[in-house]
Amino acid sequence: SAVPDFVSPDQIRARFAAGLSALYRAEVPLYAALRDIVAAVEAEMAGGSDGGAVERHGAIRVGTPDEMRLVARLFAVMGLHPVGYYDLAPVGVPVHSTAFRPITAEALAINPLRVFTSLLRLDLVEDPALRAEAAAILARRTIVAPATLALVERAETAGGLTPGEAEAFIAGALDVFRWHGTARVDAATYQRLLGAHRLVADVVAFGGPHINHLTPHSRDIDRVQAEMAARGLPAKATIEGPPRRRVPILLRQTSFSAVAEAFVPAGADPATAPLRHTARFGEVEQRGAALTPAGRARYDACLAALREEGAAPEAAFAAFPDDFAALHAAGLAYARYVPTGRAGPAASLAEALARGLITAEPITYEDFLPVSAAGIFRSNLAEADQANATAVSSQAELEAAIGRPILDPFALYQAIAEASAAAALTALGCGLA
Ligand code: OOG
Ligand code: NI
Repeated sequence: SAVPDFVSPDQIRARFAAGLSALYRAEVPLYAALRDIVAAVEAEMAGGSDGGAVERHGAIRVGTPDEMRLVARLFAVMGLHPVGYYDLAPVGVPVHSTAFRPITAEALAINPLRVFTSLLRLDLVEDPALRAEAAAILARRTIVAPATLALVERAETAGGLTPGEAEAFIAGALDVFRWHGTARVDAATYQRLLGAHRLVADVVAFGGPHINHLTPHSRDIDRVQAEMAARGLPAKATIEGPPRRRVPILLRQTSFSAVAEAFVPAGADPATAPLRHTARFGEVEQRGAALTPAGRARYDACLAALREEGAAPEAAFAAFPDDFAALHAAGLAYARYVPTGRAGPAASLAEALARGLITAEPITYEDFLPVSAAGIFRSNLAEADQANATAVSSQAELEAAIGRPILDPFALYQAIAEASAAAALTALGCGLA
């Protein structure tokens, strides 16, 4: 019997990502301006590719565990898997999150889009009446249309989608993340939800989990930041993450402040002026080397020095080697091991590295940073967020909602490092030590 001609999940994601970018540029014209800046900076750089500004990530927020499960199933069809657990409650944002992302180098190369996905924690809303009201409102909405859900089920049971099915699925998936210009709640309810937390209004008041930002990658985020200011975009005051370094590490991010978008509250007299909701923005990221748990601990310590002691960024990070060989030798960064082409005897990886038979190259960090994420949330949501350090974080709860385990980012980098070491040693004829 003929094997069905399925479209690969990576191809589905690539087409979904292109559609999402076009949709968001149309919905938030300032994002289109940011994307143009990123593309211009990229084109001006030495060795500039004409790849333009490809989105590396976006973000959505869902309201219930059932919605989390639904988007997880939708993302699985496009080759996105939950990686990393981010608890934002201790930093004042009532959500916990994961990133649905491609997990292999091949998949990332075909299309790098990942979606930072946050589940609202209504348990952190203090007023019990408002909490119950919000839960009831969420219980009455359907974020994935029945025809789209049928295609998700088809992909799950058949093992893939035909070209025609894939096209319909992509259109249906894009509909899930559109902006709804009409709220599902009246103006008074909107104001009450806003009073609890801007994020509560953002998640509960509308018809679905509208995409709240998209994020192209830049090889020079400082230039993009300067260019945003020069062109009058309302840029965030500071870049999140580590300072500029010779060897980039982890992730640096900046954004422009959320725009105020008109919407009509439920039951509103169309003659009255619309309300405005301020939640959606544009972001830029620059990625560097993935750090080991030891490297990450050192990063967190540098960040704490920066925040608590008010040190200048470069001073706070002075204790962090800014040389990849040193980072690797100190066990702070993961490495991909690549044969140099030189032959010679070596009994171990360390010896092959010392003799220059194998080189260690950075592995790009593909995940997120909770402190940075909180900074991004905060600059686009509200001024005064109440920290909730006592809230119990629960990866198990988020996994139960998703319906599968969340993958550990460190384990993924470790596996890449180990596989490359084995391949490099085999290529040298060393075998595994
Ligand atoms: C997600 C914020 C986190 C990032 O880049 O760290 C994030 C959100 O605002 O929903 O996207
Ligand atoms: Ni982001």
